[in-house]
Amino acid sequence: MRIDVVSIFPEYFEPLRLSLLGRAIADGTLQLSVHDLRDWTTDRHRTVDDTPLGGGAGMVMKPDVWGRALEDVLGGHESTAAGARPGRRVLAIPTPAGTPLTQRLVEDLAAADHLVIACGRYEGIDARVAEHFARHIEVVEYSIGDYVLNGGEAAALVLVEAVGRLQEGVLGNPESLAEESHGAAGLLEYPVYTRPVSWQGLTVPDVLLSGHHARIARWRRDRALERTAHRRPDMFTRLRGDQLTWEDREVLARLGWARTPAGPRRLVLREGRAEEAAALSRLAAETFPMACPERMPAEDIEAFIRANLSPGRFSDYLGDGDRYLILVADLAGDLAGYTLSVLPRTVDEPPYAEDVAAVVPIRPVAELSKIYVRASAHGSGVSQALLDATLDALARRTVLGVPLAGVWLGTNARNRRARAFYERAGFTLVGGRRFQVGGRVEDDAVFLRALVAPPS
Ligand code: JA5
Repeated sequence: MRIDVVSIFPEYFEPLRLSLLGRAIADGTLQLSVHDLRDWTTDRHRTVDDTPLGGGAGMVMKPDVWGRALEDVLGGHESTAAGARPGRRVLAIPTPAGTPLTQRLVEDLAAADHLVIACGRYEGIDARVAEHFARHIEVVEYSIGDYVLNGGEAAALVLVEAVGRLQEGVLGNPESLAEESHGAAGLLEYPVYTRPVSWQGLTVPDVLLSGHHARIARWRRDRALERTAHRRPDMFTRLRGDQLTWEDREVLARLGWARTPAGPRRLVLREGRAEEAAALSRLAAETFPMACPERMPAEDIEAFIRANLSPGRFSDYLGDGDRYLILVADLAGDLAGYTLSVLPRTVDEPPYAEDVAAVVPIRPVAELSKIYVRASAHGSGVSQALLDATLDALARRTVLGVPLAGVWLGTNARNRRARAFYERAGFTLVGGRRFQVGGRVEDDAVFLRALVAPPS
């Protein structure tokens, strides 16, 4: 690839002759020429600027000088090998008003045969220069970020380095291209470490010394997701669904990002509010039937909803914070799921059902009575994040000063998906119980999980 740079400060580009790029220039892999714009002036003072028409501060670069310079530089060298197709020529002009320079644009420009970079100074180059050359060749006005520079030179250095390192034979190890930030993964890079293992009281994460490749890969992926969520939330909106595994989705949901069929949405896990009784009742009525056995009569389901999941009942739950804990998954302002936990009023209050008390020996113990997530949010990591947040909140709760020792729940014995979900969250099957919905008696599996209060 051939690159020509035109500037009133050609010395600015000397650092490009260092390191990997310097070697590529020296051995001809990259043909770099830097030109002084003033070589195309015709007056005694070598003038390149004039006052802005229409008024205003500063000076504007003259189109005639730039026209002659670019005409020469673009046409002066054959950008075509003898007998070959005409090369692809691109005129790149750095300007804070340009399109953002991304790795995608860099990759595109790196495929050109001849790149000419025109560096402005003062208030910029007369707009007709870009307009005129766009009649003949590709013109890209680009920006390297939302900040102000005194001229285009620094942005030209950036472009030469970004494009140059993609030329074949410039990089020592082309494999490192695939893994880096802004590569195909669409995520920022994970943090990296080397020896010494302990430095300034900081130690390298154990997992990196474990030799366990799958765990190392998972750890790195989690850190990349975490960094991207915190530093570049905008990048998530551009991530495609097929770039995320189920594990990724769970990690992201915990970081406050849920992947929905409609795209990524902010996820907030918080306590339900008094004014949300009606919305919670609607959500409950929508989600409860999904958790019921298939053969259960619709009348029984409706009766249960009327008795236990009405707006009035939710008002009761929300108004009695000593007895009930309602956590909601707030997905960009919409309720996507909730948990209802029942807390004991005294330290030794047993679970209300005798068959449960028999297999749940620890006290004080809470019941995770409901965890429902709207079907459209299934697979987005919301359920996992909601359960995590609930277990976290319960672990912080005390009953008359005594931390909760555990939480139990009953789930339909034949719902294998639910059982696997609870087992993954640290619950253990401890027994069974009978559960009445309307006129029917259902078999429930009883699960128990210990809670550990976090250090205060
Ligand atoms: C200033 C005459 O993207 C940051 C940039 C700032 C800046 C650029 S690119 N070009 C110029 C310039 O000033 O040409």
